Amino acid sequence: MAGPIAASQQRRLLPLLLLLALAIAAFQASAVSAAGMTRERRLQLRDKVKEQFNHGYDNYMTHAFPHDELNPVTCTGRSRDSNPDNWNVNDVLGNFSLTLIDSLDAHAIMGDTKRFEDAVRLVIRHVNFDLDSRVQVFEVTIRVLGALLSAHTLAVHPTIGFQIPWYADELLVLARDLGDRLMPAFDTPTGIPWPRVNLRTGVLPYEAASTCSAGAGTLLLEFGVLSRLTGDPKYEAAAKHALLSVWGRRSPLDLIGNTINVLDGKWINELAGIGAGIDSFYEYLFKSYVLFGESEYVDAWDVAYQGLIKHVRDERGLLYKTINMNTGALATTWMDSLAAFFPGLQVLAGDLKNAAALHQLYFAIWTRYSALPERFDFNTRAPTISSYPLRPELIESTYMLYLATRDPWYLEVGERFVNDFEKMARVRCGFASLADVEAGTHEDRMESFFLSETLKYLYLLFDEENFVHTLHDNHVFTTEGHLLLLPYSLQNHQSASAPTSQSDNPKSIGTRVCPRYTPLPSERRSKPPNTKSANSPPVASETMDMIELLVAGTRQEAREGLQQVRVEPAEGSRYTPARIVQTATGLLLSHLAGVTLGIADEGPTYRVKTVNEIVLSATDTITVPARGVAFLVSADGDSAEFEASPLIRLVVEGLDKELPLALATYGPALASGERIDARIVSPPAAQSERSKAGIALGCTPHPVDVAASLIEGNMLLLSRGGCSFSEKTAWAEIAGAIGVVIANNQGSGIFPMAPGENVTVDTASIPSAMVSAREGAMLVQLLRKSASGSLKVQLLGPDEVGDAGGEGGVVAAVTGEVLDTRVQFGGRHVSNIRVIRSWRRKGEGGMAGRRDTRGGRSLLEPGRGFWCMRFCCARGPAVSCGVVT
Ligand code: DMJ
Repeated sequence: MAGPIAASQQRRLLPLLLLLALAIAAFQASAVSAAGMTRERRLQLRDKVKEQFNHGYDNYMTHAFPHDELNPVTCTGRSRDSNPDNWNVNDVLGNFSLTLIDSLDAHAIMGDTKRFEDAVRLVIRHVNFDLDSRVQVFEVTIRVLGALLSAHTLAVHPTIGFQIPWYADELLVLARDLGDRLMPAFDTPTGIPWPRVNLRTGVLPYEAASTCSAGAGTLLLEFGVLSRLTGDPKYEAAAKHALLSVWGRRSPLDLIGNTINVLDGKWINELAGIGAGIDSFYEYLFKSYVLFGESEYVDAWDVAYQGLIKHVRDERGLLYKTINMNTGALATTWMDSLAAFFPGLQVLAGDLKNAAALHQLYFAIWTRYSALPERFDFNTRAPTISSYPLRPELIESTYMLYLATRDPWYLEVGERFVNDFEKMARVRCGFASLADVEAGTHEDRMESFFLSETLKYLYLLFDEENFVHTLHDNHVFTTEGHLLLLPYSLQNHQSASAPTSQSDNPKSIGTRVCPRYTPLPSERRSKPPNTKSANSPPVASETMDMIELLVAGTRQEAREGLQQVRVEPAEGSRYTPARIVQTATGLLLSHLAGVTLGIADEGPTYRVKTVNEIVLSATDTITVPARGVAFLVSADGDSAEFEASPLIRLVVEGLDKELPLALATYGPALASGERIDARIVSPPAAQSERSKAGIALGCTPHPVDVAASLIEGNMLLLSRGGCSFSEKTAWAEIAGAIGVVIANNQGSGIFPMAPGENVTVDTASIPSAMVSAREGAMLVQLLRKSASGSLKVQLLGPDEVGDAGGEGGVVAAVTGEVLDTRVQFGGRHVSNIRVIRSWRRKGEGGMAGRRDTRGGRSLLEPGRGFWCMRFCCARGPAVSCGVVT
């Protein structure tokens, strides 16, 4: 397949060759294994990984095939289900024997010719994509299309050793068929693809128009190879346009956001970073250059990487933050486990120092849990999402770092992974995802990427002699770990951006040298280089100290000398523990009930220095809405109680009585005497998405046209059921609603709704309140009769704000948005608690003024509010919040 490369052609491949040469030289330089691990031990570990792979794969074949996945605890198969909102499963499982396909090239990489050939045969016999399955374009591309193309190139390759004599391009035919079924997704005005298609019928009429950047930008390697193998340029053209269309919408900080509208190209979620929803966009920007050799990708990468280092990497040079793409304001305090792939990409791009530091940070978290929690909060130094679905990212980075440095430390790290998988995840019929890394509990699921990616990289780490390490063809691993080969003959020689000679363009591929990457701040401080032993990580000791601080923290120190005050909710109170959000100015708390404040005596005033586990900086303030400070701190300062807020009311045109509503425990409060004039509407919904009373559940994104014509600026009547209350509110908010009334679907009562289980921060900026089932049904009847399809309503705040009075507590006088309120403790002012009337945009009155629906996002008080959006690519419950500026 690969011909000899001419000298002029070699020049164009120089950067890649340089990188590969580095790695290959490192491997070939020594016939003996690296110091720190004997060759024998390394090979034992390699074989152990293969045994682990076979344990997973054989159990899949025995208990699950032809289903998509294996349930390793119950030894059964898993397929998609009929719930269209079960994205976590149905985005990925298309009824096409996913695990069989996704594992194809892993057999070859593990040197198993027979298994490879058997699996190829089985795919050819069983797989057919004419399926009534609505799947995510991104997932199917990376897991299925990528695997088919990879296996095809291996099956036809004349020298690598996996050529199948009887094979007649059947996998390529299947890949092309799949590509054709995905192509309708690109039919948008922006070229940014719809996130989901039905494999049989194409894009569904009510498909959500929002896609994450990773979903849109992680298609080019597979679609490009499909084009080059079939000779039909349309696949590559579509995927390239999608990638560049997203990149073209970058912010002035050269950052891309998280979620974008495929129809108008406007950002829906402006969170920038390297984690869920964005991760592999950057990966494909760089790897498209590596595979196809076209300089426009690497030119874009250079700009993108500068943007990340300048704005996303923090001043310590360790954390890669989540920030607003336009302002750079810190948006969240967590790091996603998905972002652990980034050091691997940094290695490929030549930035080893930054790669080693970030890898070490992730590994420090791994060592705490023997796994990597899906989301770790570096402020609380604890997981905020505790599951671990056996993801590959950290293992992939470990492999890349070893490839580049050959530092035996990374083999030690790999050994830890092998042992931890054995200890934490191995079950009778495979390897089970961890439901909770702290509790060590299992989820009955083995995702296909555990075999196709996680164990593949782990195997490669220990298999220095693997054919991959001496490949002559241009190659990359896709984001799903599939090996894609592209011989020079299939590269695009006519690339518009390709230089004609090295001297034509100083930035041309031929003369391009790896940029000098911004060093870690610790290096700048001329710290003597770390003297490492065979068993210590290759990062400066100062960086290690910072990692220690970030992951383990100095909680104890921060607490010393502080008076710990637990603010208890009053008995029978409807308040769950407070939701806490990091904002640019400190913390925003939904209320003070349920938190523990660490209070320091600073002479004339007191100052809060810790909130639960969160350590505040000297300038941080705590912002609490008025409802949330209706509490009494006793004068002796060691106890506090919280009062339940009264009910709010709804006045409806045509009804002669006010309906009592229970305000949710999340979202903004209504101040006493506050009145919101609005119209309430009931959105249309398919039967499966309605309650018995005919009210929409509101658990999925509202179609753009419905949002524009009916929802925007109005209140929404929804029914309880189908998903969490906060999810309904999030979708309503994104569609432009200014409030949500949720009808109970059982009994006669109402209660204050709590957010979904996994929501650890309060993300709602519009109020939600519950109405009884009977009164909800009454409302929907009235709405049906109304000619306009809407009803005039008034939402009335509670009669009185709870007033602490007395010696301690709250003394409030309204002056515009911020209440001139002093929270007192032990008779003295607490200097850094600020009370606001409610969360709203500055300078706008009334609840309607709390929203600016342009772009589908809510704008709250600048610098202090937040908004949210569910990530489309982060499987699992993921809500992202950002600071509004
Ligand atoms: C895989 O499907 C791919 O690695 C993707 O890029 C991200 N998520 C999973 C593994 O975590």
